[in-house]
Amino acid sequence: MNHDGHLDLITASRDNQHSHIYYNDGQTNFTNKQAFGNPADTRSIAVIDLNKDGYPEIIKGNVVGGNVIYFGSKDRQYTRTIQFSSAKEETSSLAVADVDSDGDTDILVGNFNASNYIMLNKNAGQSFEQVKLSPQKYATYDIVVADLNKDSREDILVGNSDGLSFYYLNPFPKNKKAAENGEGR
Ligand SMILES: [Ca+2]
Ligand SMILES: [Ca+2]
Ligand SMILES: [Ca+2]
Ligand SMILES: [Ca+2]
Repeated sequence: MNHDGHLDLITASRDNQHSHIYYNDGQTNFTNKQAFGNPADTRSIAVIDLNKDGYPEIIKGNVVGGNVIYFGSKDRQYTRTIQFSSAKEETSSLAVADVDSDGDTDILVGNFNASNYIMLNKNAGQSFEQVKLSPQKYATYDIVVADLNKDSREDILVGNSDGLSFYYLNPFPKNKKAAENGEGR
């Protein structure tokens, strides 16, 4: 997170507490910690540079109050934010992958009692478009990506409580040219 070559830790804290970045001193001591954002009931964290400025964003999946993107910057204050879900949505899990193969990393959201969806990243984090995986609502505990059928497009798996779990083969065309040829659907 601070570009010193040592991987840092970020924790998701529940029960209206701050989540923290723990900075690795290079010998896996994590005594230097930094709270970021507002206290929340957070179940999941994802880290990725959504706008390609070299500073990773932190995405919080919250059970209460909506999910938030905290934009990275040189000073690591995380003051620029976007809330991208309704306050009532109970998010249990996040994943990141470029599912529509446009070069921008997208956000996958696993929910309890709300539809699971993809937030398509448009023009390097300028805006996002929600695409539901299914109109159904499940008790989803985990959402992950893997290329199940080896077509070089990430597929999506959801693990649900009290019901079936599902996988979704990638519905997006591989690239513009493939779409024009009607391939990859
Ligand atoms: Ca570091
Ligand atoms: Ca960034
Ligand atoms: Ca994308
Ligand atoms: Ca695939």
